Amino acid sequence: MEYKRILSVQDISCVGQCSLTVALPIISSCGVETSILPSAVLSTHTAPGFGKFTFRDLTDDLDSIVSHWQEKDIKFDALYTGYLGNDKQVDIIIKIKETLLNKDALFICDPAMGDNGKLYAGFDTAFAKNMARLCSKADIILPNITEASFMLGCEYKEKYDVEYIQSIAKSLIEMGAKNVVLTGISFDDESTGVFTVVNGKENYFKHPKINIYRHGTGDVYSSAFTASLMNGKGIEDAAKIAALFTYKCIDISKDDLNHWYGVKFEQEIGYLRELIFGK
Ligand code: PXL
Repeated sequence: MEYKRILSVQDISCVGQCSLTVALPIISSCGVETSILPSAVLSTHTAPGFGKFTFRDLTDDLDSIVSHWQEKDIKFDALYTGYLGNDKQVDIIIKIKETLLNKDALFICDPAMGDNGKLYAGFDTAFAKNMARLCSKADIILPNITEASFMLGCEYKEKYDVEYIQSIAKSLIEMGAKNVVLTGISFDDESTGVFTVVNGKENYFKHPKINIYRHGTGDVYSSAFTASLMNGKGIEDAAKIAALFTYKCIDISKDDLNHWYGVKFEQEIGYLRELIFGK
């Protein structure tokens, strides 16, 4: 297999198992060189539970880091973005996409900004519109329904039917995203899954639902998806592998109430490698 290098742009939440502290170990351990560009440094993630977190916005550093890479002609085989510090970072990422990617490199955009019908602390609807602008330039986007509905400015529904999901996916494609992976799509209480639109073709992969909420699972999902894709899997296969891996990570963490802030993905990296490379 050819050696690949990707760039992931997300925050560093020093404690909390999300964003870069999830992406870096998951993608690297699947054999892909993972360069990082931290959008911000936080003491913890922003979910209630950790209380008052520190937040250092790194926007001012991003331009000079990118200029250095441009000067040295450093290029990447994919760009994978997640949680961003603010609106201005969207334009920096567009510049990265236009100047630092090899030919045929993919731009994978997880518009990590909300869940359960709400935006995360610090984000507003203007930010969601900027994130929509970024997603419109992506080869693959991985929103949940909350993120999709904020980007589209459409109604968020907790209970829905397949027509609602199809219309959201269609609007995301009309917005400009080439392929869509909608995560956390649940048509009944017992199951959940991912709804994909790949080159115009719809597919739904369903698996049992574990009825607990854990932070960072979207990042675990998108990182496993990116790792699978970079190892030659197609989008539908990568979406399925990432779902199986994320399910397992939640399953092994669900009974440990001291681990309320995330999932113990480290212990299942062997399983992810098996899903990608076989036994
Ligand atoms: O998992 C998404 C995420 C990433 N980064 C930070 C967060 C969150 C979710 O709340 O707070 C800082």
